[in-house]
Amino acid sequence: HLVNEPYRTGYHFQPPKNWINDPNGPLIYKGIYHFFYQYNPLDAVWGNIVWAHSTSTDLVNWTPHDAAIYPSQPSDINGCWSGSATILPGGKPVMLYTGIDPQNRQVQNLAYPKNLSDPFLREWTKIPQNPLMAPSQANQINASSFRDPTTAWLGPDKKWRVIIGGKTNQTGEAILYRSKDFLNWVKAKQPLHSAEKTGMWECPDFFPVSIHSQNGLDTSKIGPNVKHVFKVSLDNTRREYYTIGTYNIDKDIYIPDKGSVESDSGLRYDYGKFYASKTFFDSSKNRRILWGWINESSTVEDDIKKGWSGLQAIPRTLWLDKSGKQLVQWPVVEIEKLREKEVKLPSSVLKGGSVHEVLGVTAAQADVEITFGISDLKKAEVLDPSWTNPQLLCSQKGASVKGGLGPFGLLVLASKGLKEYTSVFYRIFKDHNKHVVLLCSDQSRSSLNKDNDKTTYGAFVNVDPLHEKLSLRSLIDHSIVESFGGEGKACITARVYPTLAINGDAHLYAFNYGTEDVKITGSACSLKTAKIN
Ligand code: DQQ
Repeated sequence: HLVNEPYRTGYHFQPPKNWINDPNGPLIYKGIYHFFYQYNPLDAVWGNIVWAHSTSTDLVNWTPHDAAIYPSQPSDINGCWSGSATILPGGKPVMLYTGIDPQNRQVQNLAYPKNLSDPFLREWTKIPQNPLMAPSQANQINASSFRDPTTAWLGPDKKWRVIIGGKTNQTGEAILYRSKDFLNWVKAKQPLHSAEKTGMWECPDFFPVSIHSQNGLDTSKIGPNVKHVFKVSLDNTRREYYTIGTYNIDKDIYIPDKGSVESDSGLRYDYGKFYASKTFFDSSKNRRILWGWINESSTVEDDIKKGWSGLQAIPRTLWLDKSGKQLVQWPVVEIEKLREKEVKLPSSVLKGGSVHEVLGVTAAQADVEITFGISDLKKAEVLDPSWTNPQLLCSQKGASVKGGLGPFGLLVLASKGLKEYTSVFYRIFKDHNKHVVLLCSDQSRSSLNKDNDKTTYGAFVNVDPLHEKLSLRSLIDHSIVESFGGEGKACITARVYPTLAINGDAHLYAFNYGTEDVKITGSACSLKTAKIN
């Protein structure tokens, strides 16, 4: 790493320079993973959007190709915005994506690979019939709120279905279209799903998950052993929410399970930075993989100075938790290929009020996993009934606020002497006869530079600390920290820009600022630099 580029990452997906945002059209074809993304070829800020393209055989190392989809037809002359891949029968991939037309209307277009014998699918052809879906008076679609087609799925009636994000007044909508031939699309009378007061629904995603296994499913799969997941990115708050529910194929509507909502108390893939995400079914390994865009927490001026903005999160495998009430996510196993120099933490007691340095790893580029053992929960602080917002609770009780059980966890990207550090930690509360586990990512001390957004993030983790393992895994990569609590039940991603804790000057610590001791076991690995673009 160049000393003057301390924030570039070693194993997260990014191009050599400029702006990136949403993941687009991920797919696997002939054993090669394809990843496309919203890209500005000219600048480190959003604009001039094309679909940049890279391929990989392992989801870790990536080879860049020329832009796959760029403005070239009236129906996308003002921009090629987000969209998704569908694998047609016979294994042929096609892309549906949003184009911005000469009147700046959002319309949906189709592109297909020019040459299916090229495993890299380097050239994409747009069909002359574009746009296939457009807003009009008759269909009552708002021309500035009609974008981001999903992967299409095939119903038992042999008709394809796709949803497109939309909004009517402040009601967010998943606008449903059907087609027999993938060319002629007819808008359904009812959206697949909608919710009042949620605003524009960007980048919807809709897919089945297996009730009994962690295996992923083809997007068209339906049946008794399947639940459905609906995810949406809310333009208003820049947050994503997902619900778990039932797809009623007869009525062609999705019904979230009771209590499952797209707002404040709803479930999120990630309780930190993570937006415009999209899954795809990896048929080679029978898993569903989630990609998500992580934007910067620095100022636009600093982004322009460093010449780039935006990363992709490490792709995550996701599946339905055995409770059936939430998803579980875990970094794809391939990332473990980058591990070297594993340092085992000898099982030990982390005394209340102590900090323990983890030595022997490159702390700026590491994969750490620690399990915490709690023998006595009596000292857990009593949860006030008003403490329902985990992010607020984490900001009020940052890493330096002593508790009974916790805060305990990791200080990452920390400078010697702790002038800078990002703390990722747990607190355990008592709530009548059960325990409530809070995971926090506190960026408030992450950098001496005052210009960055240092918002603290938080999530409740559905783990019973008395009977289940309580673990924390963090992927640390120079300016990003992705943390997985409760073995993937709650994830928090943060961007940080240390001025001292960079490269070889970064340190890693385990800490316990609670009054009660906790046992720790685990290991930390240095991660090699991946070959990315
Ligand atoms: N980004 C794209 C849109 C999408 C938004 C434009 C979400 O298609 O709605 O770059 O970040």
